[in-house]
Amino acid sequence: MNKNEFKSGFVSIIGRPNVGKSTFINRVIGQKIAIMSDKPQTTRNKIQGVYTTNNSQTIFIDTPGIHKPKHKLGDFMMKVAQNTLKEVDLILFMINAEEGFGRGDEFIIDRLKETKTPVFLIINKIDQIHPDQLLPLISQYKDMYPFKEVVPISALEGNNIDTLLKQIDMILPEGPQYYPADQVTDHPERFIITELIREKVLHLTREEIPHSIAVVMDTLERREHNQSIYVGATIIVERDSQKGIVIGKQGSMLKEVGKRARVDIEALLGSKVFLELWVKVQKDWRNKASQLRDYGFRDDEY
Ligand SMILES: Nc1nc2c(ncn2[C@@H]2O[C@H](COP(=O)(O)OP(=O)(O)OP(=O)(O)O)[C@@H](O)[C@H]2O)c(=O)[nH]1
Ligand SMILES: [Mg+2]
Repeated sequence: MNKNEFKSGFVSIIGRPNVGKSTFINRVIGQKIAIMSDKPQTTRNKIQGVYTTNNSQTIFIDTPGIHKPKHKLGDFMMKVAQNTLKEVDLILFMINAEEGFGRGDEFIIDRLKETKTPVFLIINKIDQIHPDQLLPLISQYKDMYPFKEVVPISALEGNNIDTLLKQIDMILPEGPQYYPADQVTDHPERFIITELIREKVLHLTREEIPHSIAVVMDTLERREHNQSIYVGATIIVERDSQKGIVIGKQGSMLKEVGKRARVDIEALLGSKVFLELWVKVQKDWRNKASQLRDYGFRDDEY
């Protein structure tokens, strides 16, 4: 192959909830394009992160963690994750070194056996284990599937990410540069803004709240008179009691969500931001197809 040929390809990251898929993608891209939290099922949509070097471009696809769906939104999330296995050049199957093998992994490995795409096993969170624990883990997984490579990393601390990127580069076929070199994601800013707001609610609330919310953008406009961007958004919850929690005592929770989200949105947009948030109840929205569409979970997205 000509040394100067440009290489490019699509790499899908799949794994159980909470293993660190979004943390990995943000680390590689060097910017927060996918929200992260310690709650399982944080990611709901397919999110593409574009990583461009002088001679290659990799489009990483972050997917929702594989779990047993309990509602229509969960079904949507699983379809998104499974469909990204098709038509990619490489699959990164990520596990959490600390947790080890689980039923979800078995399900994923069965899906992997149905594709011909090469698969790397990515063992994440190695900062949490003793090095002696690594070899038994590797041999256990290798017995289940012929992984093309096994790469232990820490997405949080950045260990071994360079090695992994080099190994990915070797797999990429010759191909065009799909996106401009300075573009880091295919998602519009509007989507990332609503995700950043959702992330702050995930961080600040517990129990059923994190999974019960959606965020929709009402207004996004530049205000020339004070050189700022105005963002108006609504947080959707499923019940009145949840509305109370998200608003908090005298609005304290909503205020904190807004304060934290504004910092991230300002970093994203590189501008002063004025953020206004509302909370609205939509009973059982996660089970209603029409509402899922309204909130951006569209069938044609997977
Ligand atoms: N110690 C440690 N924690 C990590 C590492 N990578 C991710 N985490 C943490 O693991 C949690 C889950 O990370 P996410 O990136 O949101 O996980 P995910 O796989 O995208 O989760 P879902 O979107 O729910 O499927 C967060 O609290 C991260 O900070 C790592 O290498 N080491
Ligand atoms: Mg995620």
